Amino acid sequence: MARRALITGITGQDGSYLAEHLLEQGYEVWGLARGQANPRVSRMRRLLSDVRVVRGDLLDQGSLISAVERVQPDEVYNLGAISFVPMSWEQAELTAEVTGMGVLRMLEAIRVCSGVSRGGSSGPDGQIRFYQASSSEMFGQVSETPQTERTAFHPRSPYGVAKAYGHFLTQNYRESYGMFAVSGILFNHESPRRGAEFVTRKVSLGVARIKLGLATELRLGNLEARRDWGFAGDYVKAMHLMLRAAAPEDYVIGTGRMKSVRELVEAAFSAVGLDWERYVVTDQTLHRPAEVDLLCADPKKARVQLGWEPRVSFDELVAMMVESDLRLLADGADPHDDSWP
Ligand code: NAP
Ligand code: F7E
Repeated sequence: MARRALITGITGQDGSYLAEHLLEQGYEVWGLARGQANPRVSRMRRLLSDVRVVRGDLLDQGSLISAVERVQPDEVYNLGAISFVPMSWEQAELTAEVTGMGVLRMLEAIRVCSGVSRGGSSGPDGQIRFYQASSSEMFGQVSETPQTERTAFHPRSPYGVAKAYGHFLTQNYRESYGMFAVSGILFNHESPRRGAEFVTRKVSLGVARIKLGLATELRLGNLEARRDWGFAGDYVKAMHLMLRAAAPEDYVIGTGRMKSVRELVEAAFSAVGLDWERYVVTDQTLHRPAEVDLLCADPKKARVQLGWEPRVSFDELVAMMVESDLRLLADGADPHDDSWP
């Protein structure tokens, strides 16, 4: 019988790539979707017609219990979150509820539905395996570079704090109940399906608009911040490998290479033969109350234990996103919700 996966955050970037990957692996894939008329569900269905939808919300414990009871999953991937860092200052309490407490509600739904009691559960094969989408934002003001599974956390936003809560809670349910519960500490990963508010997509869309004569400038915040950017399609494979591993462990997932926002901008403009300095305007209002200056992964544990390696390079990623946005805008599509390449 096919393995069954339940994915929260199915309408997001990672949900779509993970669903594609699991369908290719022969899984029956269910996505948890919220709201009664969520337009992002229609977008997801257009791309992924084989995904089954179950209604539920990370804010609603009962709905998660019902979803787990209905789907009877072998694996649960908790990707649902408020994931845009600046929004976490504007709506800190909501971020704590969805991104932090949502993890507790999902773990409780699994615990209750599988009858797991303190001191250990019935055995590895009867268990629902749980993946938590932890983030490099937990490292925040970094104490060492590169960051490993053992690097201390110093989150710099309500988002990072909420993720740290979810991370420790996942560890705690593993230790308290013997659950197969793991966290992937993923560094920034991007794609043509990335939300338009994140810097890589903002840049690829901005470059495409300028190239097509639809805009004359691109306003950005801190150009000096450095990130370890990889391709989302590579990273979802690591999530799956973590849940199929022999033992439940946490892993850092990234490329091990760091680039600044300035380098990102240079690469994206030069991909269409333009000089970025003629178009980019820096805007103080786009700076954050507390910045994460740099993040760089040491993904050695994932390479050695899971055999995972990223395939797409930074330059290939930037070119892929710019080309995709040029096509999207040339077709007259609305990059916010019309279609997903
Ligand atoms: P994303 O595109 O922003 O997707 C977020 C998803 O969460 C959407 O499907 C959204 O559904 C869902 N969601 C929001 N509020 C919810 C609620 N109350 N109940 C249920 N679902 C809710 O994020 P992503 O880039 O795919 O990232 C996936 C996960 O990995 C997130 O947890 C993110 O924090 C984490 N992460 C991402 C990165 C990265 O670089 N991409 C790195 C590390 C960790 P709606 O469509 O209904 O809003
Ligand atoms: O910012 C700088 C900004 O919003 C990256 C999420 O997926 O990855 C993501 O979080 C950097 C920051 O991603 C603009 O100050 C400059 O230093 O693309 P971002 P993020 O905050 O790193 C982590 C791992 C997650 O877990 C999150 O969910 O770029 N930056 N100018 C800008 N950023 C934005 N958004 N817009 C600008 O105009």
